[in-house]
Amino acid sequence: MTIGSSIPVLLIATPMSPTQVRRLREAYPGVDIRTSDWPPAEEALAEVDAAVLWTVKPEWLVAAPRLRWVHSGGAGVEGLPLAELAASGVTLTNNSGVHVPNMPEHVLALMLAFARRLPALIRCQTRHEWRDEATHREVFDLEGQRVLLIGMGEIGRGVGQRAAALGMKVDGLRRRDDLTAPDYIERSWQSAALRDALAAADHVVNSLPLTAETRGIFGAEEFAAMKPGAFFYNVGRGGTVDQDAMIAALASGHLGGAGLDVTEPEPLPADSPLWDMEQVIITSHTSGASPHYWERASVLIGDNIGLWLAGEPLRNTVDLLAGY
Ligand code: OXD
Repeated sequence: MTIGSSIPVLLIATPMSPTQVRRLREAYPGVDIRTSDWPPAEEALAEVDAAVLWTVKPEWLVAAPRLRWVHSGGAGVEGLPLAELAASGVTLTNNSGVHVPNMPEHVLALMLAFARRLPALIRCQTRHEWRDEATHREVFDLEGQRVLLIGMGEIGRGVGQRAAALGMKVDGLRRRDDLTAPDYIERSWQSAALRDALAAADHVVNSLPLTAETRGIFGAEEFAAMKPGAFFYNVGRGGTVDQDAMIAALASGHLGGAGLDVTEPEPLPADSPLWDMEQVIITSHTSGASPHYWERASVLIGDNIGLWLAGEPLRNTVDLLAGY
């Protein structure tokens, strides 16, 4: 990566705390680290070589002729203009990995809520109604059940590790053969075997990014392939799921329940049938929230500033063609 002859300028336009920014400045005195509110004014981009941003408007690439590196404030990058970034020679990195432990903990919370029938109990509590007999009949143990991870990045692996600690059997579906599976993975399925993998699982956890390849990957046939009564969780992107097909699978009772942090569109329209389904938990795209998010992100960004200055490959570089 070439940095112009003057001192490189890095603009941070995401909510990093003054302490986190100060630590970066102290660690890298050779970089002019500036901050701005979101969204940054176009004038603030004129001199920047690198920027930490939630997204990039295509016109910013014109306003920032020196821009060579963008670090995205999130992990999913489907909303960024990837082709334009590639054409402008901008390297994109993301916050992948920063969502652990919170996102795996969120998925476990959903699973435990279904197993202990918390949604039904909370509904009864709001009505001051004791619910013992039905709950005794309906609860189940997670121990011994099988979870399938669709998406074996940091989030999927974090779920797997925690599920294994609860005594669950963990399977993973992998898109790439070159990654070694962690030792808690009992069965590692190839993508082509998706439906067989689905048929074996009691819980299916989708943490896939949204790309041309993953859009609508869960359709009617995939839901039909799942075990009757199995649970589906989505903490990736709503667009990876054919939502009507999922609603039909829930309405018929084939799917036992769904824990949905993400939907398509967002916010979920008030008239979506999903809101009123008793076997659905909707968490409004909050699984990524953590009070330590920017602390973890600022460490990653600091490492990358060092690599950037040294002209070395950056951590979490996004493949702009593949989209993740
Ligand atoms: C992300 C998210 O992409 O939280 O970071 O959805």
